[in-house]
Amino acid sequence: MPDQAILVVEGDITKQEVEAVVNAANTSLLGGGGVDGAIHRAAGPELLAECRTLQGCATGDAKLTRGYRLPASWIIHTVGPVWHGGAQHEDELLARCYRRSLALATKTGIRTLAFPAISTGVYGFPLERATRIAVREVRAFLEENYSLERVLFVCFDRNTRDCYQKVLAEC
Ligand code: AR6
Repeated sequence: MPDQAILVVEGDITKQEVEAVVNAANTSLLGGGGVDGAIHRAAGPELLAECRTLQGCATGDAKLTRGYRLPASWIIHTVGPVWHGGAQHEDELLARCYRRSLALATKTGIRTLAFPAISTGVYGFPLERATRIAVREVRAFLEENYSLERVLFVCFDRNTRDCYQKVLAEC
């Protein structure tokens, strides 16, 4: 069996000692609030300069930049769906964010990766529903891809951490 781990951490994703962090961005990739703002502040202005060259990112897709002043060498920018009640492909689009980010990570040779709770802040996706999708997609991907050694779910508050721990313990 490969040695792989899924861990739940309460804290700030910009401080994580991993090879790549995932950013919950918007389609412009030019920064914003929440985790996106924190990542841009911590990485420094070179990040925005590289993002300007990428011509945005579609919802459900992911793009790679360097990590600049972050401990992480890489940032995977993904764009989660805005929650509109659940009938506008929100579940599938969120699942795609995780799959595309994981695929980009393995293609780049990244072995340790940290995700925030994509779409559950400003974009309003219900937390438990989003958590189930995140856990399901990461587990399924790790079963097929042995190069990823460690995936962190970085939770910014206790409520989010409790939700991830509950969902991971259930299934
Ligand atoms: N580390 C880890 N998690 C964080 C951090 C941090 N430093 N800061 C916030 N979170 P959000 P979204 C959590 O709103 O819902 C931006 O303006 C936060 O508590 O950052 O995907 C973008 O530019 C929540 O649990 O992302 C987009 O316009 C989670 O990260 C839009 O927000 C996601 O919340 C994207 O909205």
